[in-house]
Amino acid sequence: MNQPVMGGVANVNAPSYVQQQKLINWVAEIASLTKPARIYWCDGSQEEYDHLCAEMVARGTMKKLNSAKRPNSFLACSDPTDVARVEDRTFICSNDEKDAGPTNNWTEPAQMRTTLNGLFDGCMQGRTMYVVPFSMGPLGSPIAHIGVELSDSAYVAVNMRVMTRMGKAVYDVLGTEGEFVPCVHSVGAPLKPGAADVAWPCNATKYIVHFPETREIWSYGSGYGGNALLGKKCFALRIASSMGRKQGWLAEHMLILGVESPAGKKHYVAAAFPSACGKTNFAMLIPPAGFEGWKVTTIGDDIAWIKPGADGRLYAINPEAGYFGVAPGTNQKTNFNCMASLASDTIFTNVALTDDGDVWWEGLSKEAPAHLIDWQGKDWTPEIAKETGRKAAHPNARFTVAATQNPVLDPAWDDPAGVPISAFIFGGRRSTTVPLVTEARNWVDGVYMAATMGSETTAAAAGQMGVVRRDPFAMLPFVGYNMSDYFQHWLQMGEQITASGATVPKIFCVNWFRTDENGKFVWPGFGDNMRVLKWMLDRIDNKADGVEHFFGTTPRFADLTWDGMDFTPAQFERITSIDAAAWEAEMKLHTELFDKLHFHLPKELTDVKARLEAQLSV
Ligand code: SAT
Ligand code: MN
Repeated sequence: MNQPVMGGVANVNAPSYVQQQKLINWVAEIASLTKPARIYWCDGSQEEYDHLCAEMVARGTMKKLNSAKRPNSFLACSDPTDVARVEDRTFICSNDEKDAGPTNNWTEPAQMRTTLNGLFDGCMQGRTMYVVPFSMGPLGSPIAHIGVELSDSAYVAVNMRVMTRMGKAVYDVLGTEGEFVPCVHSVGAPLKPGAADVAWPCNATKYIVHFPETREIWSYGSGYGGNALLGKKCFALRIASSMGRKQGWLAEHMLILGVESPAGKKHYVAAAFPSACGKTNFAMLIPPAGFEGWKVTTIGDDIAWIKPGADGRLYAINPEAGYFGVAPGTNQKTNFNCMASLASDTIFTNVALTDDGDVWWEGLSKEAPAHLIDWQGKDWTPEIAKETGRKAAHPNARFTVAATQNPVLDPAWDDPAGVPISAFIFGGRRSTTVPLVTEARNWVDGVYMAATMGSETTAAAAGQMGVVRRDPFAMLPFVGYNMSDYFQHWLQMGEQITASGATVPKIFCVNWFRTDENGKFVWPGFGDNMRVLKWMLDRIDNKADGVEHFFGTTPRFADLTWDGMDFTPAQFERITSIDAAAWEAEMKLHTELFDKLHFHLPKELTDVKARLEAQLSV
C-alpha cells in the first residue's frame, strides 16, 4: 500500500484523481526537503483507515481494544513529554510584528523560514509522508475551506479522517485551480536505516508556526492534538480568524447547540469557553427533570465559523466532522450522549487500559478497577494512586470520535448554509467573582465582557494549572492576528448586522464554576445548565425578568425554573452575588489587559471600562 519514492523525489506518484499541478509540485517540494522513504496519498476510505490502524497496532503506537466491549476502537499513548498544546512554542509570523500583536509569539518570517528549513531538512527520513486532503465544513459548501496536510504520522492521518471531511472527494472540489491551505507536519524524529522506532516519536524541540499572509502552517516536534491535527486550532481558528477578518466573517472557539422548546420553538446558540471547560458536555446536554419535552441538539463542540446571511443575521457552521474531547470526568451522568458516542469506532489517547481490554479514566466510574495499565504503560491500582497521586489517565486524555456517532446530532449539522445564531455565550472557569449568568446591555458591552473574560488554566495547554489568566473570547491562544484588531472586528460585525436591519444576537456571560468555602462547586452544572439556557432564551423572547447590576442583567432566584431541583436561595446568592471589592480587584486586571493591548484597542471598550469603574465607585 505504500508507494515508494521512485526516480528521486520529483516523482511523487500522485494518483490520477489528483488534478492540480500546483499541489503536486508542493508535495514534491516538501518531499525533497523532508526526504521521506515513501509518500502515501490518503483516499479517506474505511479500508485505508483500518489498514493504517492495523499498521500502528503492529508498530506498538496503538492497542486494539476488546472488540466485544469497544468495537473498532484503539488506544494510543503518547510520549509523556507530548501531552498538550504548546502555547509558548506557537508562532504567528506575520510580516509586521504589530499584526501578530502582544498576545502571540512572533518571529520575523524570513528568519522563521530559515529555522524551519533547517529543522525540516531530512526530518521524515525512514518514514512515510502521508498526503491528507481535507475540507473544513461540508464539501463544496461556499463557507467551507480546503487544506492539505503532509504528515509523517499515521496517527495524524487517521485522526484527521475522523475530525474532518478527509479523502479523495476533496480533490474533486479542488480541481485544477482551487485554493488550499498547505499544512506541513513532522514529529521531528527521522529513522536511521535499521534503527528501531519508538511507539510515539516526537522531538523536544517544537514549533507550531503560522504564516497568515501566505496562509501556511508548519508544525514540528509534536504528534499531539491541536499541535498536530492542523485542521483544528491552526487552520480553523488561527488562519481562519485572519481570513475572516479580511473577508467579513468570524472563526470562533465555540460550540453550537440547538434548543427546542416543548412548543417546538427552536433557537441556536454559540458558546465560547476555554479548552477543557465543558464545551463538549454543554453541546450534548440532556435537559434535567422538570424540563420534559425540551430538546438539545449538537451542531459542534469546539469551533464555529460564522458569517452574515442574506437576511443580515449571523449563520454558523461547524467546520469539523468529529469531536476531540477531554475524557477524564466524562461518564453516564455528566455526558450520557458522549458516552453513547464512544461505544465503538473511537480512538482514545492517553487514557488507561483495563485488564479486559477496555478503557478507563478518572471520573468514568465512582470506583476505579482494581488494576489498570495507566497511560504511561505502568501498573496502576487504587492503592498506588492513593500513595503516589498518580493518575490512571492523563488529565488531558482525549477521545476522537465522528460527529455522526452522537445520538443528539442536530439534523442541520451538515447544512452548508449554517444555522442562525440567537445568542452568544461566553464562559470562564472562575471560582470567585463572576456570577452564574449576566446578560450584556448591548453588543458593545457584550464585546467588552468577552474581551475581558478571565479563566483558570486547565491541562489542555502545557504549563501551570489553575491560575487565572485573561482569555479574551476564549481565543487567547487561537486568534491569528492582533487581539485589539480582533475586538474591533467584533464591534464592526455588530455595526454591520444592525445596519442591515437585523437584530444582533444577545450576548451572555456565564460561570458554572463558583466554589464554596471548602472549594466545592456550588452549581451542579451539566444538565442543570439548561435552567440558565432557558432563562437566556426567555430573555430573547421577552418572557423573562431579571435585575440590573453594574455590568448587565442577572436573573433573581424567582426568574429561573427550579422544577425537579433542590437549590436554595442562599446557594443561589453564593453564585450570583457581586462583591464590590472583588470587582474592584477584577477591574484592575482589566486595566492590566488593556494596557497590554493598548495598540489599536477600540475606544468603545475603554469607554465601557470607564463607565463601569465610575459605577463601581459610587
Ligand atoms: O488543541 S486541542 O485540540 O489539542 C484541544 C484544545 O485545546 O481544545
Ligand atoms: Mn478547544
